[in-house]
Amino acid sequence: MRLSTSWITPLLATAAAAAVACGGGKSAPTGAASSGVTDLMKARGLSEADVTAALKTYTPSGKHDEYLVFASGGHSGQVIVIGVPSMRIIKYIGVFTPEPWQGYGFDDQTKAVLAGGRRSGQDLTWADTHHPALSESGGDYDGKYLFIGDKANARVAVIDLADFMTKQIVTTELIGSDHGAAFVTPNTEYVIETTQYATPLGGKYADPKEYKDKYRGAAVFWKFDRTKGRIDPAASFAIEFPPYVQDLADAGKKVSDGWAFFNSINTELAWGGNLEGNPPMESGMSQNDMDYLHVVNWRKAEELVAAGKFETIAGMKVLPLSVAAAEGVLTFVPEPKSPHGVDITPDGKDIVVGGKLDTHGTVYSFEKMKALIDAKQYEGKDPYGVPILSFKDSIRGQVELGLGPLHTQFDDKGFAYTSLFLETVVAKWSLADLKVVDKVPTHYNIGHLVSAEGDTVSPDGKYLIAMNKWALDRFNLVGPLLPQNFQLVDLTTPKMQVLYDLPLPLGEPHYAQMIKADKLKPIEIYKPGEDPITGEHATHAVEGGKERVERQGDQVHVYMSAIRSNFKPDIVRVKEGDTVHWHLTSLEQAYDATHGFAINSYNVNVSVEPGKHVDITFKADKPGVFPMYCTEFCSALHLEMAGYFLVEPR
Ligand code: CUK
Ligand code: CUA
Repeated sequence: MRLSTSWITPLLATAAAAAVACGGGKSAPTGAASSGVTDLMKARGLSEADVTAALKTYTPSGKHDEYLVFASGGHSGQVIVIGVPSMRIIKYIGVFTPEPWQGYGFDDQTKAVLAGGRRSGQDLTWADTHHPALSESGGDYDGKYLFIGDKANARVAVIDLADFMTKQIVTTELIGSDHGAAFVTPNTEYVIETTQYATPLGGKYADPKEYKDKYRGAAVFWKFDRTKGRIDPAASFAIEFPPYVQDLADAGKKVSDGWAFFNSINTELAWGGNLEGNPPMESGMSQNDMDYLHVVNWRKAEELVAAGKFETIAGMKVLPLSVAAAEGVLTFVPEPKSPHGVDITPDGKDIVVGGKLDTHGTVYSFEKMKALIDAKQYEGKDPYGVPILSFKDSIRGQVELGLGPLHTQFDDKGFAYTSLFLETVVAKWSLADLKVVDKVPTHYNIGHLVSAEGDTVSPDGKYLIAMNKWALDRFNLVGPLLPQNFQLVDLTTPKMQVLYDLPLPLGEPHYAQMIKADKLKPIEIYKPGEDPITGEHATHAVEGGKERVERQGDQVHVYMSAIRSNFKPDIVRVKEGDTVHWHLTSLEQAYDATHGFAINSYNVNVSVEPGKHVDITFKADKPGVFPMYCTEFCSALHLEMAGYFLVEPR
């Protein structure tokens, strides 16, 4: 391999000049530095492209990233926060499942958050998180909230980006699974959650032989109350859909604000039964050449619901399919074979749909569809009475992309980027003339992709992450279950270039969103005695000097403080059978001075960041001596930050 370092000399010269300018004094001659680089490149077998990629991503200690990515944590039910361009994992956020380090799901406050996601009274200890959605103002990420959907259990969570904590989980028994979740309208008026697998609405029973008549999909519009920072289920509503197996969703923006778009993959109304004389589901659902893009006027739906045109099912206001079809809320447009992704262009004018079994991306024109809808110019109706628009009169065109197009993101220069699962590439194409201009291979089998602010009215371009399902030969061998591979791609060069591979061993991440880091303004500490879920001063907050243990019959209230390096009280005596109400406040106000608190054998484990207050309730049903201690290495005397919980036998 021939190594030339002439290309790197200008870079090093710039660095040397900068060092001098910074008062660095003497700098090594450029030649010496570059020969050192040559030696390193030789020793590590690195090419010029490798070193360029390293220079574009390497982020020195103490330097921050330009973007933050919020990625789904898949089955873990968490969210992963990643810095770009360094690709450093910065945080996991516990969402649908307990997360021990954060004490999430261990104190009364966060147990109550998780309980919001129970279905039929059942605790759920996993999730299938797919799509995170940042809150938007005017169609742009505002850095305030994050939402994410759980496909398996039809749940949506609200995360406050002030402290990166999950504050609420909502679910409705109206539906049994989701996929088009979470997607937000341009001012976060609503968080959209759409069914994937059709079921009888409200959790009723019906044999799948009655699929056509008894099974239904629905789009739930969860009302987000920004002043409270919570979803308001009472102000939310749903629209009933035919059982076409709705897939992804996206909300219109700018010219298409007030509208939303949903894919579907089963106009065949297949329901499986491959041991009952039916075709298997996957071929049953792939017979027709066209499925239906659902075009929804959600503002109209909102008006109709406000006017009382709804039925209540499982506590949710539902606009019936017949009303949605008759009142122009729901209109169909054919879309080619087994569509998956639906993405609105930054100007809100076009809707891009990728058909998994089609080689095209189809670009629908909102203006054309709106004109047809306004003129009531339909090609016919489906069996449920929903009007259908002409395919050819609704599209602006199709772009020949390649094999297995899925999802599309955008940049600031008029280009779109579509993931091609089967071809395992990202295709870059021009929105103006619908022509592919570049492709970059990914490793391997890309699902979603995310570009910087790529879903907003003003995308940044710059970086893209290919979220690959397979990793094969990319990393050291770790047995049959491999990590997934997030590949950072440079969008600033004429040819797209892969810069970095990040193995993600917390699968399966589906989607992510990338936000400019300076839009986020998280707090550093909690106010003294703050309950992080309510944001208020906790009822049982403990002040320094007022620590105590109070007994009321067999109810024992422990008011405990934590500060470097002790818990007060450090001896707590109760009697077997008592119910213990532990109130723990961190008296710290120093950034990053976090304590943990654990009691052996009682599954007590919480995290108290500075100022935070938590409550823990449990029955002291095991007599004995139980060490309790701080689980964060908080200070030189961390090991001494301990005590005894004594349960005297009855
Ligand atoms: S996704 Cu959920 S199946 Cu393409 Cu948005 Cu992975
Ligand atoms: Cu507090 Cu260790």
